[in-house]
Amino acid sequence: MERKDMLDKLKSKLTEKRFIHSIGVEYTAACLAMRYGADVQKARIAGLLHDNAKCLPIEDKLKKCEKFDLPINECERKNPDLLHGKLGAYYAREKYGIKDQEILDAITYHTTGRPAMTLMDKIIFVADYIEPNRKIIFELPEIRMEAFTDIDECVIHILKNTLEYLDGKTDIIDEMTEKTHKYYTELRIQS
Ligand code: DGI
Ligand code: FE
Ligand code: FE
Repeated sequence: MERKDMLDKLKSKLTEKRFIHSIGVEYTAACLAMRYGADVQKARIAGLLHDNAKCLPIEDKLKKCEKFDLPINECERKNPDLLHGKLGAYYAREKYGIKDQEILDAITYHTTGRPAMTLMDKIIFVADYIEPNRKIIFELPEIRMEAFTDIDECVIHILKNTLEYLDGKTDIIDEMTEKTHKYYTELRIQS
């Protein structure tokens, strides 16, 4: 599918705010790919499509995942919004014709990360957090600089802040977010 057709389709699925965020992630991911020597075009597609399932009503996220036999954990069942990555990757393949596994994985894991992320996973995870339209979050200027100096440190920083934020809200924390944080924190101690 050409970018123009992807844009038309995506626009029909998202609110205007979410659509603008998606374009921001597309170009931020492209910049990070340039910095770290990843495939710029793949990063753009993953960034553009990462939230394609975000605007479905919560109940529909759950229903669609069940319908397409996508695995749902306990935390996702309690907080089906977390499923938009998984479901987004499914739609990217089925509705946008994306066959590239690197792109599909980056979409799947963009909210929680995962242990041993690929460079593309990290790029989308970070771009989602730092893109220019994001409202100012705690330590965002530092995190934006880190993104271009040390992407692993940046991933840890984002995970730490997300876990602290969720803790404050006493929200349910997905085990993948915790696993990812543990993995990267231990990796830092070792090196
Ligand atoms: O979809 P976006 O808003 O662009 O960004 P995102 O996919 O990273 O989703 C952000 C939301 O996800 C934010 O409110 C924090 C939440 N989140 C991230 N990790 C976890 C989580 N929520 C829960 N309950 N558990 C997690 O582990
Ligand atoms: Fe998202
Ligand atoms: Fe996003």
